Amino acid sequence: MRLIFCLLVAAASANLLADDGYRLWLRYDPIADTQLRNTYARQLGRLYVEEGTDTTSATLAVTLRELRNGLQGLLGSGMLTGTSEDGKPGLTLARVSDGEVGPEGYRLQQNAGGLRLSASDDAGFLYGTFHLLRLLQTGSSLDGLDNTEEPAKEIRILNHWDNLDGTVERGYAGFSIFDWHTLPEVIDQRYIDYARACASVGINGSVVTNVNANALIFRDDYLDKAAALADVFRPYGIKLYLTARFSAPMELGGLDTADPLDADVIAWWKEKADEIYKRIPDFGGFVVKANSEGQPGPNEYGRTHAQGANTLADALAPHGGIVMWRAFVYGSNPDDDRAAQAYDEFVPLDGQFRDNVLVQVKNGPIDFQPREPFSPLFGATPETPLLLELQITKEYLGQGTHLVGLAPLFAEVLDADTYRGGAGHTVASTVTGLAGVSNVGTDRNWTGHPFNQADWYAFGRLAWEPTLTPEAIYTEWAAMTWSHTAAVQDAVTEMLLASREICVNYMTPLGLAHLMATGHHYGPGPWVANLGRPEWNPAYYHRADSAGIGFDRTATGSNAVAQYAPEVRDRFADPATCPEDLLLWFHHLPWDYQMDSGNTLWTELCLKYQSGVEGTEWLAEKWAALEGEVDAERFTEVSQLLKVQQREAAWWRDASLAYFRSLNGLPLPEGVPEPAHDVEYYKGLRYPYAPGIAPQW
Ligand code: BDP
Repeated sequence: MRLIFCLLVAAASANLLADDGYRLWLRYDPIADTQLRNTYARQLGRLYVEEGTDTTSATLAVTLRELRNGLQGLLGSGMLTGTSEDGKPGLTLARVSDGEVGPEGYRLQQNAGGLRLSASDDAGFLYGTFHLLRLLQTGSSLDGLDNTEEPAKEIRILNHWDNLDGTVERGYAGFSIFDWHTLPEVIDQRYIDYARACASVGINGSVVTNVNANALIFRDDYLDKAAALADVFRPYGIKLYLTARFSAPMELGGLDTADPLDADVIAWWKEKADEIYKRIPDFGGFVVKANSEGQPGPNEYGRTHAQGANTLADALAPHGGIVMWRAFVYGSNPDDDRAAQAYDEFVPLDGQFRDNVLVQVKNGPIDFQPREPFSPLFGATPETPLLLELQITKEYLGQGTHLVGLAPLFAEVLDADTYRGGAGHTVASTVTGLAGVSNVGTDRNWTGHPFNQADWYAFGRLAWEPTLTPEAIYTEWAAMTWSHTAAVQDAVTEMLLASREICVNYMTPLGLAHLMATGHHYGPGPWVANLGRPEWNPAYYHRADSAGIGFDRTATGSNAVAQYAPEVRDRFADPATCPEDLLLWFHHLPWDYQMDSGNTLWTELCLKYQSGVEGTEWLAEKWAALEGEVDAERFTEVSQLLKVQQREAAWWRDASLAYFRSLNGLPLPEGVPEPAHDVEYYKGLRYPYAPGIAPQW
């Protein structure tokens, strides 16, 4: 009797076994609902291959392995190989023409014999298989299924800010997963699992080195190492890219210039490209950060960004490679509004870039802040294709310890209407692809905070289909990552959806930005005003004094608002029509300015900070209610991290309000507690070992 009881308990809690998060959303644990499991097993019991469909490629090999492993785990039974005499239902793979299903796309269709997965290329089978597994993982019915999917964007790429020494700039999840020391011989299982995870959400490119680049990557032995990674990625439809240091012809090639118009420099890049393609025939190309934050670039030789980019583009063009030239540059005049600099540099260059150059633009005009308006560059360069760069690693949104879901931020910028060429020209519709700064590291669960996995997931899903809603994405992710139970999925989704706004409120409400402490960007530092360039200082961004706060970017100030299409410009330029969540981005207003709520600006600001702190308490309560519903290991980890977030949200509120109050002398409104310390205390805090700091910071 006792034994039977033990067995029953063991079975009931089988799906709550400790989980270290390594498997990400590809857990493939048995589906608890037996009826559903049996239905799937009936529908997918056999694997058929339609005549003329070649399944011998490396991509099909990994695809079929994933399928078999996935089904074995989810259904507890593998797939049999079907033959025409069987007459049993199953999954049929069918290669079709690209007129029927486009590149990388697939069609999943239920038919009398079970299910048919058709694609015109190997990648289509790969993505279609992950889609099918996702349907099973989320408990979706296959009945009546007929779904054709093609990626909306052709470039869906991760940027790793990983250094060759193993550190990760702005990395909050350990060290780089790429071990350059032991490559090319040692192929860590992580490389394979990384490629699987990327492919499962449609990511098809990986830039494995930091934008603050090291020329050493172009040395022969490092190129061999890079080639070994490219070999791992290839079957998963992922192209490898590298960052190119503009001065590499000098540092590695021994030339005395890196002038992009110098004949020897041109020859050096051509030769380098040839060497790379000899090792990596499908090499994707270069990402370049030039003339920004100490990185070398063409401006040093009196050349433009277009001239610089074109020299590299010409070297890659014969091989089909591309250059992704970053728009995150600093203008020559430090007195220019920081928010205006990228537009001012790049719009005049429109039409001057080679066809294989894309300009990579951060989502906002400044720098991955908790909230920014979309960059005015989107849609403003009709002859230059653009990539949208998002930061998946949360340098400015709680780094590795805060629960902050980025899908709402990503969707906000993708959906923003640029009005370039009329209404309805969203940022998503103007870009050729998406680049996401990766949050992956050697932590066992890849991303530090277990919920940070959702940002990697959401980035991939949105790059594939930018119109997906954050809610739909999170519901999928929650089902695959946490539990088959609707209550858990709902709670996780609700928390993720609310969390970004909560973070904005306790860090930078009402359109404030860049108030983080210097260097590591960990914690508040709104008082900082002593850094080398004016636009590195938080005080430059908030401009608070005894009378008011905010950056006037209208005609009476920097007029950066004029960089937007007239419809957008006019809405932002008038405080009455400017969205309140961007108010202080565009306007400098007196502390007693009347907000829509009837509160003064000061009262509203204080209440926003307070609501951010209360939001973290709400997150903790929501999570606490899931005890016993998710595995204890991850439950505890998240609970503990939520404590950090609560403490740090209060720190943000207290330090920010103590500082602003030291300028305006106003009392705190009811409901907002007295800061725990005076402003001098917060100014004195130092965090020399905060993670993610690169040597140059
Ligand atoms: C900033 C980061 C810095 C990056 C830079 C960039 O603090 O580490 O190098 O962006 O995007 O936000 O190049």
